Parts: sequence; C-alpha cells; structure tokens
Amino acid sequence: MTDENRVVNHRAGNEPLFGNVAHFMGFPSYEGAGCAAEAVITGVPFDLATTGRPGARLGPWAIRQASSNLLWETVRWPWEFELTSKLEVADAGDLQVPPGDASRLTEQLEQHASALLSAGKHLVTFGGDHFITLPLLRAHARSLGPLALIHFDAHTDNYRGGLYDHGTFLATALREGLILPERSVQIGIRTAYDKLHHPFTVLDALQVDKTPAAALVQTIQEITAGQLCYLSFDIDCLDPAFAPSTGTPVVGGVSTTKALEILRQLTSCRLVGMDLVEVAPATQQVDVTALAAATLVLDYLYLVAAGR
Ligand SMILES: [Mn+2]
Repeated sequence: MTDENRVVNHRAGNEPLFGNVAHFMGFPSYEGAGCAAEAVITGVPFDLATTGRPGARLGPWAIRQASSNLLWETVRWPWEFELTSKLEVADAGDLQVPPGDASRLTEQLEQHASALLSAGKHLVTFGGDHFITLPLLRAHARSLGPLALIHFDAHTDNYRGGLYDHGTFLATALREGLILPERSVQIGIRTAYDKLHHPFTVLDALQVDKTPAAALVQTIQEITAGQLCYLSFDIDCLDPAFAPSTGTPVVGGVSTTKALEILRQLTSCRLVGMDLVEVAPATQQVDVTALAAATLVLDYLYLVAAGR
C-alpha cells in the first residue's frame, strides 16, 4: 500500500467490500473475556415490544450489511486517525433471542451485558426495538451506578403502559433508579409529552433545527458534566427523509448531517456505552436507513477512540 492510498484501503489485499459481511465493519469476532477488544458490538434481533411497524429484529443484520459501504476509508472523514489505531473493536454477533419470550430475552440481554461489563468492555448494541435499552441500562447501572442518559429520539419513551413496550422503557428505568433525570437530555423530540412534569431536559426537533450544533453540544455537556453517560440513539430521531425504515416514523426530524455533527462533538462526555435501535429494514426500499445507522455507530466509535 502506498502512502497516497493509506487513508482509503481498509481491507488488506483484494477482498471485495461486499464479501463476507458477517461482522460490523469487518471487525473480528468477540472470543470471550480474554479477547483484547475494548469495545464489543452485539446485535439484539428483538422487536416484540414495538407498537408500530415491526421489523427491527432485522436491524442488526441490516446495519452490518450497510457497514460494507463504510469499509473503504481507513481514516474516516472528518476524523484524522485510523479507528483501530486507538480502539480495538470486536463483534459478538447476535444475542440468541428466544422466540416469543420477552421476559427471557430481558434476562439474557442483561446477563450478556453484565458479563461484558465485568470484563471491562465498552458495549455498543444494535436493536432491535427500543425496549432493549432497559436491560442494557440495568446492566450498566448495576456495574457503574445511575447514569446520565443522552437520548436521541422522536419520542420521549417515558409513557405509561405495560413493561414490554418500546415506549415505556424510560419510565421503567426512571422508577428503577437506573438514570439520573436531572443529568439526562433528550434530543430531537417531536411528539406529545407532559411538559410540566417531564423529568428530562428536552432539546426538541425545532430547537435542534434552529440551533447550531456547537451550542446544542454545549447544553448537552453542561447537563451531563462529570457524570458517566449512556447514549441511546433511536434512528427515528432522524427525519424519515433520512431514515424511513423504522417502526414509528415522525416527520420534521433531525438531518443525518446535524445528528453526526452533534455526535462528533460530544468529546468531553464520559461515554460508557451506546445503542442504536429501531432500524426496521423490512420496510425499506434501499438501505439508506441502515447506512445512516452504520455511519452513526462508526462515528460513535471514533468519538470513543478520540478520547483515548
Ligand atoms: Mn422513537
């Protein structure tokens, strides 16, 4: 490889970008606690808690497939280093989800996450619907104490209702003391919520549209300052123009450009984990949604690496 093409040939040799897309970005398999990787990806193909269109169980598959579009940059724009020079990442594949058993899935995902956290790993998880964030928050809070939440979404997910509902997971997390509401922030909201009693700071979709990313980032950093932060990204935070393939799309959302601009600047947040949920590829004509998701995750990994 010559110096000129050092930044654009991710894969050694002549392997085609679209060949053997078993893992996100072609990262190696996670081989258990002895594995040197610092960040570990897991797919959770579960969508029994969705209230709108189903299909998020195929999200992990679609995000991994779409990541093949991102393989050719060794040094991803606009970052100025090679991700794997600072952060070793492995892909643990998909969690085995028992068909029709939301209760067992919840236990299995929490156990899986707890085992990774005990091994000192940084978790990045692909949904699945947004319910999967609840067992992930349980595992993180058990390991690290109550967390600040940076939550990108069209919906507050703080609704009243049953346990296995992707729109109630945050109310449950709050009741269980997993997150610190006064240190948490929701970004891109554009659906009804009780403003008088809402426990979180909201940067709604109109504010996100009108405010420069740097100012939004400053607000996020002030709210979460000093706290360990978990980042949950519901792909429906993005406008359906950018991410149509999702269970409960809402127009008037955030652009991919703005979301990436915000994400890349969260450098002073003490991030401990991330999930990317609600990619439902069965509804998609092309892979634009999964590509947005794959790109957001890759930029998140760069963000973590930049702090090393
Ligand atoms: Mn949502």
